[in-house]
Amino acid sequence: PSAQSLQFLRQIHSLKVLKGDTARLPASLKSFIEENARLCQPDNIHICDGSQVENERMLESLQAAGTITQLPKYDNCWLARTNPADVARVESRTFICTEKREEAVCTPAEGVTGMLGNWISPEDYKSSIMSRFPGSMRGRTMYVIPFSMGPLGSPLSKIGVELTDSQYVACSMRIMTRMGAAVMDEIIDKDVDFIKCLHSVGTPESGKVEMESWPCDPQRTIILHKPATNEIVSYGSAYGGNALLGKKCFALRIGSTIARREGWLAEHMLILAITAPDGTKRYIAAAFPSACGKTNLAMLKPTLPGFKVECIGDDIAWMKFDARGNLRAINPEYGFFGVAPGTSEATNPNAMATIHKNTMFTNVAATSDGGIYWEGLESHLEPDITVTDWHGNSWSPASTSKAAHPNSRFCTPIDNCPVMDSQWEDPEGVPITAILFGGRRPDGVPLVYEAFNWKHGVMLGSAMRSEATAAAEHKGKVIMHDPMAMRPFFGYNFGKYLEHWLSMEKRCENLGGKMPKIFHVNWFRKDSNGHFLWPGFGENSRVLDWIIKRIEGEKCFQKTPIGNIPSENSINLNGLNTEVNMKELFSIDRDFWLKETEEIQKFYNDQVGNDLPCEVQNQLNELKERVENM
Ligand code: GTP
Ligand code: SPV
Ligand code: MN
Repeated sequence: PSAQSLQFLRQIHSLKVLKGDTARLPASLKSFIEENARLCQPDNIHICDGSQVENERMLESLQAAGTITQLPKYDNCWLARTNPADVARVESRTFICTEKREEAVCTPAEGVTGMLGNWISPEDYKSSIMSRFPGSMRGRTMYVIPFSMGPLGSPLSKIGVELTDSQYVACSMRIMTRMGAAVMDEIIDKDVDFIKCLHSVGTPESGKVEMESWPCDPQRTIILHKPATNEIVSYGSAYGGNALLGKKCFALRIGSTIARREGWLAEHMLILAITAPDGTKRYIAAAFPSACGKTNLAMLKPTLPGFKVECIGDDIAWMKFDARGNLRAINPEYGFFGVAPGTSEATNPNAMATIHKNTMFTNVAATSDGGIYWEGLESHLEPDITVTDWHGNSWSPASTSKAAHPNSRFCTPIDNCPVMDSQWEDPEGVPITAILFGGRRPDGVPLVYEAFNWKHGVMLGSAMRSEATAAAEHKGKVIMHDPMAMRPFFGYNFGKYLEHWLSMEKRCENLGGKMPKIFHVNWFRKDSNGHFLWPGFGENSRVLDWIIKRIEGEKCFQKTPIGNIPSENSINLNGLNTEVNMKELFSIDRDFWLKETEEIQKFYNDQVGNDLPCEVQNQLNELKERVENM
């Protein structure tokens, strides 16, 4: 029957399978491919094996199409320039499809627009697909990409198959995930359930493609998720978070719904290992919103002597209790899709050492000697070198526009990174002893404080706020709520998500384990002149050092109404070569915190409503009371 159904497929669209043996595929995968080929009508189907030869062919063809150019200064590095309308995630066009609205999103207060995700009905889900996908791959090849999120064979890993008509996406998926023949073998041998991912860059309704080298359909872009059937459908964009479906769509949105069902956590978190001078190694996870410092902290080069930081992941953590109640985390990814601007030898030398081979850059600027450039690399720029900006126009430091798009990115294999932890691919995951929350808070929020307990920590995660960044379509620098750094990535009702977080404590207790401690950090507090109060980057090791001391139970803290902050002189400032106003950095202002608690309450009332667990409201009440009594 397999050969016959393939024959059938060939007949309807005179399709050629360029590569791959479809006869071996299990029925579920075959029908997934066939149905979507019938819908999208590609000229060819190519089943990716993930080989180097295959990758080289795709890069050659992307080069021939003008989508990418080679960066001869480095080894197998490429620059893609996108359509300027396709540069970031499109949160307003991202939907979760469930039978009932309240399964996917909270019910906001009357007259309030919900900001914790968008719901779409099954009917509209269907019609959104039917108004975009028929024939959307005409003239193109459909690539079939089998990929694993997490080490192949790990009990924590999950498999997906992405169908896409973009070679840029196929090449990027090869960097970002474990992709190809070994995963296909696993699907065939074990007939595993896979997450169904369909992606097309599409064609504008007018039929007119704006930029031949970067086909997309920004007007009709839509990103759909159906947790009940583990389906993801993405149309109109080739940008990372919209198109590399293993990342935010699978590992976070679909992932969080699976995690809830199976009793674990799928989070927007980095994972790092820190080894203290006495040789003890600890693992820490941290949730910061997009473009708020995960990649930097994950690869941090400590300025504190004797410390070593190693990286496990920079964006996503899947965490599950083992039989003894240790919270074990894996990084489901295989590469870094990192923010380029701001990355330099001074801020993130380990990222700089990572990105000079086998790397796909997107929307960065190029130098006349075949290299890359972006804001933050000013001191690296040699005098006789000229720069071409991300639009392809000539640029100079005197220009008023930016050389690189603020959300320009590098996409680079994880094993390029010189500071990966030896356990980073451990199928059991690494044991997490602390969870950090943090955002960009120019005012009022101290450098670091510790939650009194798990419930308090869940509340402060839910109350996280941060300046808007360029990673999505938001304009300006407004302070937005970004609970758990997950606002754009929840796969189900945020109130239920908080309930799930709260339930972790009981789960851990039943297994006889110990919960990780929760902290809030803020590298971004500013003085009245608008200057950062804290030097950040490698100096953040001083904060990690204090956090470790707290994990060990050292009494190096003082209680404040908002949480425990470092007692005087307990942050090691030895060798710090800038003057830091520690008093201002840690000041806690009653009026500020009264306003903050009001704002959190308003957020709960407006956005979460009846879905808010009462433990979380109780925690806020207690915080309010403590602040009022200040
Ligand atoms: P996503 O990949 O979007 O999820 O972001 P991310 O959280 O990994 O952000 P990343 O580490 O790439 O940081 C984004 C920006 O924040 C970069 O421009 C960094 O230079 C800047 N940044 C990171 N850490 C610090 C810090 O400690 N202090 C200051 N001032 N800026 C920082
Ligand atoms: C983010 O925006 O949080 C990212 C980049 O990590 S993307 O993969 O595009 O979502
Ligand atoms: Mn991210």
